[in-house]
This record gives sequence, C-alpha cells and structure tokens, in this order.
Amino acid sequence: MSNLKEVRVPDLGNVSGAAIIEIPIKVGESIQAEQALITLESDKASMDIPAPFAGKVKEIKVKVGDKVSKGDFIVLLEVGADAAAVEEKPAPKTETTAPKVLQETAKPTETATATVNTDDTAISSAEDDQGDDVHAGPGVRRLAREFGLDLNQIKGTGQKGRVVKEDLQNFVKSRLSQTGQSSGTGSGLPSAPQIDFSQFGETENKPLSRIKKLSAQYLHRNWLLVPHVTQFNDADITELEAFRKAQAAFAAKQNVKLTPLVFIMKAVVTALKAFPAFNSSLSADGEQLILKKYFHIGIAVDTPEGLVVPVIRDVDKKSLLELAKELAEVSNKARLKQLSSADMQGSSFTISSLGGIGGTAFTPIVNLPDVAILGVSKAQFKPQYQDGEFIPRLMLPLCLSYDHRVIDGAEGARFIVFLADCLSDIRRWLL
Ligand code: CAO
Repeated sequence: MSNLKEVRVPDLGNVSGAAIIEIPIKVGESIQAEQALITLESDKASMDIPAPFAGKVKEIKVKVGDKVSKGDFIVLLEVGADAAAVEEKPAPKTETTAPKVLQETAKPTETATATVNTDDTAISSAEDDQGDDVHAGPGVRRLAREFGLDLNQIKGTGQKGRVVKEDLQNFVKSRLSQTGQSSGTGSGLPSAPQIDFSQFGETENKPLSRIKKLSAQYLHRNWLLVPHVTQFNDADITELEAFRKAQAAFAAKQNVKLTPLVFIMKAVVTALKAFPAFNSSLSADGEQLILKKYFHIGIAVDTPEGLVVPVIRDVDKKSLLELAKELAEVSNKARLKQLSSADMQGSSFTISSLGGIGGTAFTPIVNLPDVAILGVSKAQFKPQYQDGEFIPRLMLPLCLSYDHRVIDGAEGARFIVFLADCLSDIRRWLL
C-alpha cells in the first residue's frame, strides 16, 4: 500500500523567488526522511529543502534554474507503509482504492543542517567553515565535512562551478582508486590492477590449487623480506659425471638411480661446513645469526599441484646411495600429496634443481628461514680453454641466491667457487 504525496517549498522567511541551484535526487530513487530534495540560493544564502518523509521519487516538478517560493510544488513522493515521517503524523489511512495524492509541505528539521528555518533571521549561510570561497550547497558541505573532504580540492561541475553531490562522489571514487593503485596491499605496495581480460579474447578462470596458493604466500613474503643477490658459476662436472655413469649399474642393483643431485647435495654440505653462515638463520629481531650444526637440505620438488620443498635430514651422515633412495621416496611422496608438514620443516639450506628439464640459469627465491638457496640448471658441454686450447667439458650451471643482510657479495662468490671446486673434484669432500 502506498500514497503519493506532494512536497512543497516551506516558509522561507522573507525570501521569495529563490533559485534552484541543485537537484541531488533522481526520479525512481528511494530517499530518506531529511535527505535534501533541492538546494536553493537566495541573495543571502543557500539552503537545502529536506524531504519531510522517506519515500520514492515519482516526479520532480522543478528544474535547476527555476525560481521557487513558499508553497511551490517541487516533488511527488510515493510513501510506503513503512515510510518514516520526520514528525509524528497520523497513521495513513488504509487505502482500498487507487493511491490518493496528498499534499505535504517540507518542514525544517533539526538535523537538516538548520539551513531552512521559518525565523527571518535564521536562514543561515551554510557556506561556513572550510571551502568558504567554494560554491556549494549546505547538504554538499555537510557531506564534505562528514567525509573530511576539503571542498577547495574538488572541482565543481554545477552551475557557475558549483560543487554538487556527484562531484564529491567522483572525488572520493578517484581517491579510492588511486589508493588502490598505490597502496592496495595496505603495506604501501601497489596492488595488481583488476582487468577484465575477456575484452581482449576468450578466457577461462581456473582456481589455484591449495599448494599453489600456499607457496604463493611464502614466495611473495620471502621475495619481499629478503634482499636477494644471485651469484652464478659453472662447475666442471666432467669427471663427476663419468664416475656417476660408472656407478649407475651398481646403483641400479640396489634399486637406486644416482642423479647429479645427490652429488650436489654432498658438495653443498662440504661447502656449508666451510662457510657456516650459509647454514644459518637470521634471528627474528635481526640481531643474531643462528648457526646450525645440522645439515638438513630442502629439495624443491615439482608436482602437478605445485611446488613443495621436503627436507632431507642429516645429509652429511648419509651415503650417496642412501640419499638417492631417500630423494626418490620423498619426491614420490610429494607427487602423491603424502608429505606431512613435518616433512617440510627444518631445512638449513635449500636446493632447487631444474637440471632434468633444461635452461641455462635462473634466480631462485631464498626459502626463509634459510639464508641461501642453490639453483641448478642443465649441465652442458661447453668449450673450456686449457693449456692453450679449447676442450669440451661438461659444465653445470649453479645459481646461488642469498640474503644480503647475512652474506656479503665476496662471501657469496667464495662459497660458489668453493662449491664448484668440490663438484669438479669430488675427492675434495674427503679433505
Ligand atoms: N644436468 C643435466 N642433467 C640432469 C641434471 C643436470 N643438472 N639434473 C638431472 N639431470 C638428469 C638426470 O640425470 C636424469 O637423467 P636420466 O633420466 O637420463 O638418468 C634426468 O635429468 C631427470 O632427473 P630428475 O629430475 O628426475 O631427477 P633429479 O634427481 O635431478 O631431481 C627432483 C629430482 C625431485 C628434484 C626433480 O624431479 C624436480 O622435481 N625438479 C624440479 C624442481 C623445481 O621445480 N624447482 C623449481 C623451484 S622454483 O619454482
């Protein structure tokens, strides 16, 4: 059940023929009691005419530029059964026939910024406090005050450059979108723009796996927290590879496959013993280095669900064959999604080997709380200059990323050179 009610200009004191400078409502819009219907401007001041009750705007009888006086019909409102009148009014009669048009004159309300008052002297200029030189109606000024906006910063698009409600809305929208671009993550970091890619062609949304979502969080955190440096070097593994191949049959008899990775793990442990800072973590307060006396190596494993990093413990105490066996078991477990979180904790250094796939180099992300990670790419024969001639040698690309807060560049270079030497001559491990 609804009633149609006419809203008329209230008594404006000694003001008549005030110009309408703004109509902040639209036909079809639902409005609240006391919401500004029109803004008037007289010689002395500007003022809002508030809605005497809530309702839906059926018709607007005036337009910007019209001059109105007391009693002029400005808006037709449809008032529902639940419409809240500002003042106590008799309950609307129950209608059984077509809605009846009632008349209502807007009345000043205490909360309507006191801009309309029947007292001659009280048609206050709401062009008060901030933005005094700016043309804006009382409702707009009130809104600006509520949102803490400086009207001087807002370009008015109304008559004579007047700031209207839409200008405030557009200003706030543009500020919010700028905020989104510059500090969308809440940490002063820019956030990625939201783009509707379907405008460029066909697309399909595929949810990320749980593992991908988790690793994304860790990788992003580590990327942001650790000042990374990546140092590259090639290790000559010609002899190591000859030895590995020679042992292949022996390993196979024990159901083990010896890949270069287990040799790299052993060489890394030798290097970690020589450079203990690489086998450490930085304390949370950044004041101390926690040196680890154990050698637990995290191994990045590629699975269909995403990257996981199980930890092989006590690498220093295990033989190459034991390591190869454990590596096979652990990577199998990873691909079957059977790793527990304990299986992935406690590393003191990490290795990410892409050697079985290819590529020449990459920059791995330090796996916090480790301070360094070794990336391994595919070994390839490359010409090496020896004794006045180029000879083919199997060169293994090593990529060492480290936390520059803990490790200096010179130390990083010494570590990777030492490691390459260990791989070039595995007898070094015995020393
Ligand atoms: N250079 C040349 N060949 C290499 C090599 C290298 N550095 N490393 C491995 N290979 C060879 C192996 O000898 C093996 O050859 P054969 O099949 O002829 O014997 C082949 O490549 C495949 O090795 P593999 O990858 O199965 O075994 P692995 O022990 O080297 O690695 C594992 C095991 C689990 C680390 C690996 O399977 C894997 O998942 N790697 C991806 C890690 C990853 O995703 N890292 C990126 C992290 S950042 O996003």
